[in-house]
Formats: sequence, structure tokens, C-alpha cells
Amino acid sequence: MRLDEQTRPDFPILTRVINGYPLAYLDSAASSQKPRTVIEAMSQYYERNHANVHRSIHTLGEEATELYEAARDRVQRFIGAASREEIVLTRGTTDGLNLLADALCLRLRPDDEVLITEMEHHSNIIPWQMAARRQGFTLKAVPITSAGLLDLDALDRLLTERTKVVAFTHVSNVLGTINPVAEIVGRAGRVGAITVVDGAQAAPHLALDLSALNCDFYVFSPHKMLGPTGIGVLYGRRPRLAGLEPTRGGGEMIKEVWMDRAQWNDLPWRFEPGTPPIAEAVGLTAAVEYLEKLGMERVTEHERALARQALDGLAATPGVTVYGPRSGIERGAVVAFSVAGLHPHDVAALLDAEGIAVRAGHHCAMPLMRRLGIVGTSRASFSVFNSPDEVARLLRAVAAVRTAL
Ligand code: 7TS
Repeated sequence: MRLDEQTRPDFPILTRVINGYPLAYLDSAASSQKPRTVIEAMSQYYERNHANVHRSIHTLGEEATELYEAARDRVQRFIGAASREEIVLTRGTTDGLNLLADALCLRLRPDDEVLITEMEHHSNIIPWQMAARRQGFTLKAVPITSAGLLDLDALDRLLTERTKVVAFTHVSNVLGTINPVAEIVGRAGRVGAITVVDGAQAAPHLALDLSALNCDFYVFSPHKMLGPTGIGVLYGRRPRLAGLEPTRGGGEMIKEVWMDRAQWNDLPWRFEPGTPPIAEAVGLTAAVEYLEKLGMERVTEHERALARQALDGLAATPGVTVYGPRSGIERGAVVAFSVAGLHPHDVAALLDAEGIAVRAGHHCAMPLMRRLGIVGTSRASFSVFNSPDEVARLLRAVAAVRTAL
């Protein structure tokens, strides 16, 4: 059975009818829909187990703590981290990147450099800009090639003894480019730079083995991988995480507090001040379980086939331009495109009129848009529940948009 035939009945929202058409949800890169197991795990938690974690010895307090900590174990196995101490639960990718930019840049000086890339989401640009303004270091960007790949020769030229951090996306949310993480980590390692990988568009779609990727830090958002909003994952290699100064204080991140000083808690809790997203952690466990049952290899294969169908179909449609790597190169589960003579928002509105949900705009990647010389694109993105029929609907609708001009 095809993956979408198996999964669709698990997603209650897919029965929605939009403007008289069955919903074709092609916007999972912004946020995916949720299977019933995730929704029910969270409401079960609130109905049966809720209390605050790590503090109360009463039964519910212990149950909630166990459920919260179980999410950490599940994520550790899912991404191939060496130990549970390496998994910090945050509020999302953006939150994790802000935490890292704050903590990693504390000791940077005006002579230092941080390297990002031209294909970053704003959440992997702005926190570094803010830190650069505070600390006075220089922020540089690795350019992309005309094929939509990172220019690795330019990376080598930009990497010097001054480079302290290299922060880059695993998969581009616009181009679909899959960057060679282990290769970039290897090159950054030669100058002793710390590596930060934005996995927001990779974790939902690719089997991850973080021990093999060898990066220092990796962040992602469960809401893009069938899980709830409001929770994030920050992986940090143990020695790196242990060397990081917490930049956010509060309850539960400490062991002992005096009026004038404090002793930090153990890893990973020293980076989790305050009441964490507990129900969301329960939902995260259910999402990971759901993906593991499907098998990430099967998930990748299914979404890749849909992206290929969309890419080939759109590229063959007169007046349509597609962005990102084309022939023979593995891509993520997004296809950005534009239709000559139409603003991306108009394309999205015309598609919505037929129940097809795509995102349009700059996709929080304005420097990339500027590099491509465009104001924005429309973008279809895929998940486990999308079908070849939905892609065919998208292709027919885009072709009709053209002829209606
Ligand atoms: N990094 C990448 C590569 C992303 O695609 C996104 C979200 C983020 C970071 C931020 O994730 P958040 O969960 O903290 O918001 N990307 C998109 C998108 O492409 N459309 O809407 C959100």
C-alpha cells in the first residue's frame, strides 16, 4: 500500500472541504498536520496525568515527569544521539538558534567571524546579527551557486582561523537543497569552528544519525514533523554542551542558589529554565512513534517521489519557473516556483480557491530572494499524507492559472 493510502485516515483534518474542494494540504514545510495519535496523546495527558515536572513527589507529578523525560529518550534514539544529556527541549528551531547564538557568541571578539549561508531562514540569520551587534564580530555568508547548491570552494576561502562558528541549514526551505553536513562539518573542523545545523526541514523527512553527521549542535521543530507547536529540540554534542554557559536563568536550571550566585544543574536541565512544554513533549513522543512505525526510509522515498513529480510537472508547464537543484540531485520535500505575470500571492489565492494550500512569499529568506532576484515564490511542500493525486491537482491548477491569464 502506498504511504498516503496508509496514513490519510489517521489525519482528521484531511476530511476538511475547502471552497467546495477536498483539502490538498501542501504546506507542511510551514507546519505539518497531526495524526490522531498525537492529538489524543496530548488530551489524554491533560485528562489523566497533568502536573508540573521535576518538583512534586505526588503521583501526578511523577507521572508527568516520567512522560516529559520519556520524550527526551525517544528523541535521542530517533536522531542517533549518544546520550539523553545531549537532548535539550526548547520552544522550537528559532528558540534553539537564539539560545545558541546567545551562548556561543558570549566570548566572541571583534576579530572573530561567524559564517552563515545565503540560503538561511531568517531564524538562522537574525540571532547571529543581534549577537554580532553586541559583540562586534563579523558575520559572513557562504554564497550559493547558480544551481542552488552551497559554493563549497567559497566556503573553503571563507574559513579561516578567525571563524568561530559555522551555522547552516541541512535542507533549504525554499530551494530544497540538501547540504552535505558531514563534509561541511569536516571543513569547519579544520579551522576549529563550532558547527550549528538548522535541521527544521530535514528532521521531518530524513533518517538522522547525528553521531555520524558529527556536527556540534543540531536544532529542529516537532511541529513540522507531525508533532505539536510550542516545543523544539536542541541537540548538542556532550563536551560542547557542557562547555556552554547558560544564558537564561530561572527555576529548575540550578542545583543550589545563594543570594549572589548559583550552581547550575546537570545537563540537559541547565538549559531548560521554567516550566517546560509538557503536553507538547507527550505529543512529540507520539509523533516520533508514528514516524518510526512508518520507517523514515519509506517516508523519505514517498516524499521524494512527490517532490520529483511536482518538480518535473511544474518545470514542463509553460511560463513556470522552478527554483533549486534540478536534474539528478537529491532534494528535500519542497518545490518553490513562480508563474510568469502573476504575483506569488495571487497564485496561492487561486490555488486556495480550489482547496490547494501552498505558501507564497519570501519564506522568511529575504537574502535568498534577493540573491535569486525575485520578490518571492509560491511553494508546495510534502508530508507522509500527501498523494500523487494531490500533486496532479496542483499541476492542473497551475497550468489553468496560466491559461486564465
Ligand atoms: N529554519 C528553517 C530552515 C525553517 O524552514 C524554519 C521554518 C525555521 C528555521 C523556523 O522554525 P520555527 O519552528 O522556529 O518557526 N520555516 C517555515 C517555512 O518555510 N514556512 O513557514 C515556516
